[in-house]
Amino acid sequence: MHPSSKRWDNLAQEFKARFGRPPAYIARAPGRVNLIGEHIDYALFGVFPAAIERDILIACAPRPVPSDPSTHAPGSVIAENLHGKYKRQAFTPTRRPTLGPVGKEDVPKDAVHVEEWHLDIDNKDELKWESYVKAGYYGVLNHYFAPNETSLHPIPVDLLVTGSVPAGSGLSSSAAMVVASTLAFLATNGLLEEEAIKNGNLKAITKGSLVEMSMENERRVGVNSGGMDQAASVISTANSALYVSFFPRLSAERIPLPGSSPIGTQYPKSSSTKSAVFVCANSLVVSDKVVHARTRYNLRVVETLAAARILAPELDADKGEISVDELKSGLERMAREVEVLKPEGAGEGDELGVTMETMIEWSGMGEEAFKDVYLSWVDGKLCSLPFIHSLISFFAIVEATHFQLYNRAKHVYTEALRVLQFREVCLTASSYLSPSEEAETAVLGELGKLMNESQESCSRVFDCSCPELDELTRLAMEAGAYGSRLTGAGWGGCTVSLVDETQVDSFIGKVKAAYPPYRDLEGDALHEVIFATKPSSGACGESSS
Ligand code: NG1
Ligand code: MG
Repeated sequence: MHPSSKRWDNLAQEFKARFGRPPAYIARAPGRVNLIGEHIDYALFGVFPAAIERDILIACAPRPVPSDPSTHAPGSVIAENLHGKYKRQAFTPTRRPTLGPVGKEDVPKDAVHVEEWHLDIDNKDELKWESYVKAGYYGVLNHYFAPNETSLHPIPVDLLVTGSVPAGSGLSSSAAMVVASTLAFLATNGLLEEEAIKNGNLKAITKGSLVEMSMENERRVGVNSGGMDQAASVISTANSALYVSFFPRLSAERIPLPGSSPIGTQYPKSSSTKSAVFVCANSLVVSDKVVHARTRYNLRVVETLAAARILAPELDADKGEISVDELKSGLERMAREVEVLKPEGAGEGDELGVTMETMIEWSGMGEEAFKDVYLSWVDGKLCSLPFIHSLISFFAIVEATHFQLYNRAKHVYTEALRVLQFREVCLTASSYLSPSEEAETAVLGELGKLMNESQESCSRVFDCSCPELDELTRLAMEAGAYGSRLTGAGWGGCTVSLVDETQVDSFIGKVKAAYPPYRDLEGDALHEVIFATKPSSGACGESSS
């Protein structure tokens, strides 16, 4: 989406019509498709997403303060959405006491009370669009404005949102909203301007800190997510995917995809003739992050981290920097070591989960210490998250009868390995200067195979697929894809398939004819649910006055 596009101009005009002045700034943040590496970002293993062309745009401007500022609450917001179903919202941050330093997760029990800016983020019964706007604002308020200081106050803001990333579809509309909102509030408060940076009292924001801030902000909506979506939305560039790793710190490497000719990267321009694209297809099962998916997602986080704890003695766990080769051989070893998590004597078709008691015993920790480390973050956030849903999530996890440590760990280590193999295939292919058609087909075949193995593991081992996603990936293979898998958290949402660029139309035609929910869709309605995409550029913003 280019700043001079029609959608951009329409948004600016509509802002002017609604608020009586042009927007000062337009923030853009794209959704993302994850090509491979599912449910491993929160275990800090590398993932392989790319930003998509579909995005969220937020036009915004400071609202003039009334002549008597003492009658005026600082930082009030009027948020509107171009989409008719999302109603106009007005909200004002309040100051409230909280425990310990703002933003700290592990606050000691005797921590002092400090003030924090607070916004009521309420996602109880349905996804509320403004919750994501508030989540972005939350971080900006608490990072840049001392709640008890009178000299520097957040200014009132009007904003207008439009989005083309389908919600609840695994393409990360949520991260796109949070990143765009974070940028919008930084910009309207003058925190992105050179002048403000030079003043010294306000901090400049790097892409890395924007990712970290957006991650923290998105957790306020209730999912203990990793950082893949926010990194992809912020750091991506057109034509390449990203290898994002989180250990020992967040880093992103641009990796050219076969057939693309990235400009300005360290990799040589490939003279390949074959070009492949990724086709996103929405299963039309909404992955409901508000209740069920959130509990399932958070349960996976607990199982994955508890399994890692139990396996830790097998690892050189203190390692700081680790090369890709070391990581690869470590993962190969862990994929074997993981067998110790299999309940003794378990055979084909047996229950592979263990009870809470066994899980705690294996961890070598006392019950209280275990719950403190692995479960307290679920209820530890009760103060800042929608109360009811944190409780549901907590009790559902505490009352789960079996924890699938073996299956979840097996998925995590094998999936992390597949990501490294996928990266390696792409890098090797980009070094071919004049590849033959056979060599190119073989590369796409290898990538497709890894995607299929990932789908198999997500479906059978990690249990984050659903019948419709299994069906849609199977149909994609029948329609000629090199590989196909679910993308995002799963349990609904989109699949991503690797398809020869010249075959896209026939591929879409075949999937439409075979997947029942698509049969009656034509034109724009069909394009809304199944579309080809190439890696697009990451978040940006433009002053518009
Ligand atoms: P989606 O479902 O696209 O929101 C979620 C997490 C990611 C990652 C994937 C699974 C959030 C915000 N994002 O993505 O961090 O863990 O699931 O790979 O919850
Ligand atoms: Mg999301």
